[in-house]
Amino acid sequence: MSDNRRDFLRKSALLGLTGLASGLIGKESLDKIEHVSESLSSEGNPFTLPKLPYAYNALEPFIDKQTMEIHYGKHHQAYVDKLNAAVNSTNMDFSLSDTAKCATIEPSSLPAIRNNLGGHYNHSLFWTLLKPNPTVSANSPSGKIAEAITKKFGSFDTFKKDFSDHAAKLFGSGWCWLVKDDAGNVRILTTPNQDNPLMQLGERGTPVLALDVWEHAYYLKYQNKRADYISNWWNVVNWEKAEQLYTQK
Ligand code: MN3
Repeated sequence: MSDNRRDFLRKSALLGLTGLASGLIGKESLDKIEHVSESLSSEGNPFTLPKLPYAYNALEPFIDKQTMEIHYGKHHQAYVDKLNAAVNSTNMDFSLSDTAKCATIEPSSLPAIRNNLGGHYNHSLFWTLLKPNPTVSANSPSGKIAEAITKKFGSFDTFKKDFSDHAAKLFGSGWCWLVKDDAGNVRILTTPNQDNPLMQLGERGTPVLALDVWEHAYYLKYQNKRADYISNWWNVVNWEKAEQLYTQK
């Protein structure tokens, strides 16, 4: 690949990262990411692992330190590394402006980009939707997202049960989401692998809540008991972040 071509792809990817990250990780973190990306650009690695916004043990006892070390430090890092490698090796003319655009690519043509961009996007969002230093008091939403959940499901408890059922029954590896449509209505949906609701594959929507149900997200602590992982995860949902995603235009 020529230097010019590589430079074009790098700039496209940097712009894409801004689009991906805006509203997901906050402006301060975004500035940091852009700064880091800038410093790495000479090495041709446009995507970087965002900083985890809390310590590895901050979600204990519900999500354990070792799981976070491996999930964030190994799995998410691997998506970033493979995404960089895939972007740097492609000669296709496209800009990674967002995951939706990425998903318009024929899945068989560039699975490395689709899978790893999805993995990077999904995990970057997931970390921000977890609340450090959980308390023993009930963790529930308030504000507009609470109203939308009650409107759709009747009560928060009914929603929790429905969402938990979807997450538990998802076959194999994937994600469970609460998404909103343009009218502000919420609904639950699941995606396989590292696909997400922004991609033009089946049902779409704007993610406001995300749950990773890959075994790597829970196996060290919960082994095969995915349902236990899900019921404990409710204690560390960052509803303030979910509200921010819900109310964002
Ligand atoms: Mn994961």
